[in-house]
Amino acid sequence: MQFEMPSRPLGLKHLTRVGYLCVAFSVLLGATPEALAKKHSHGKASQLDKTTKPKAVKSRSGAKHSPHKGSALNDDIHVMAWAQEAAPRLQLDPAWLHKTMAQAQRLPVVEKLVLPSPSPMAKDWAAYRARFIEPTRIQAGTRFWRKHQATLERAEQEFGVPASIVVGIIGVETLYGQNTGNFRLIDALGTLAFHFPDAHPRAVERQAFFRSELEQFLLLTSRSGADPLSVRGSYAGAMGLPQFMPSSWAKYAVDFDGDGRIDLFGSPADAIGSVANYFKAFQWRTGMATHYPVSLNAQTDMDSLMAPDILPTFSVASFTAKGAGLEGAALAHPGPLALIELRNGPHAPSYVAGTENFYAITRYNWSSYYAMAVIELADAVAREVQSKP
Ligand SMILES: [Ca+2]
Repeated sequence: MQFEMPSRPLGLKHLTRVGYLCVAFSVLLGATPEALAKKHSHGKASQLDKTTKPKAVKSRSGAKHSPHKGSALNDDIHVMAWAQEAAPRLQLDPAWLHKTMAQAQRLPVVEKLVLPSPSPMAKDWAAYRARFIEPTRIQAGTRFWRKHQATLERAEQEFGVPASIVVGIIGVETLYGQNTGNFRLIDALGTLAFHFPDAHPRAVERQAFFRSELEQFLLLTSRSGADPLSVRGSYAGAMGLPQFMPSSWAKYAVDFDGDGRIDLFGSPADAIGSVANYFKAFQWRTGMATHYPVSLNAQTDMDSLMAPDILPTFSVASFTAKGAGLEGAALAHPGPLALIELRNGPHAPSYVAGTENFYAITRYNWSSYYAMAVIELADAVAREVQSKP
């Protein structure tokens, strides 16, 4: 799937991940992130968000039907009213929009998947880690790195983001393109844009978010000439190797193989460049560590250190004055730090001192567990690549 690069600024406000920072800061979306991730999942549709995701259905080439059961989205009067209003506002061809929405399906399975689990599991970093830092993913990452080494180096040069972090993201998101999602985007986004479940604690806000993402998706496909009924992704509308939401695709995706198109499904180079560009946009600091070891004791002022959560707030001096012990390079760290807590089910939590680069990774998916998995997969693959040149 390829989308032309937008030749003009998109005509509606981008509700991007960062746009959701303020409002989504302490509320979760979905079942498994609720259980496993910290308090910052922003509802991006990464494949890791569910342990019980629907079984992938092999799609026949060009098949436009959804593998998931649903009913016509257009049955809802709100959808028709929206289409009438949206076509002129988005400068979309009304006939094209009508024809597209007439074939969209409301999928009950998607409505279920965005609801918090009724019986959330205890947060468990060790269990979360084991899903991503394992031989299959490390080997796939090593192959991906070697195959795309020149592109990864070029991205590092151009955007200042390490190859390892890009490799870690694409590995955690989709196992290097092996799990990019099998929901028709038009169904997933259409369902969440008009039938976001009321039972969700932030239903109104989330529905507005997905309405905007649906509009971005329609803009992307109409401008590129891509068939909106053929694009597939996660249950919450994320696409391609890096699982970009439509608004992120519009804002941060780049054509990094120089063929004049942005293709996050079929071009690993475009995916690599786009992930690196995303982090550049979210203030990745070139050369800065993501985190440091930290030692705590009975005198550590935990209330004060945990209050800002994952937002880097404390200077090295105030961090250590509050009883969070640092050593070596960490003592010379130039920026603010956060005390990151990773719970381990019934066992004692793990802690690290997170830097602004740790925080940057959580802008991709609002979870410290996610960020730590990306960092550890990145490190594991980097070690493998370096050990066997
Ligand atoms: Ca391209």
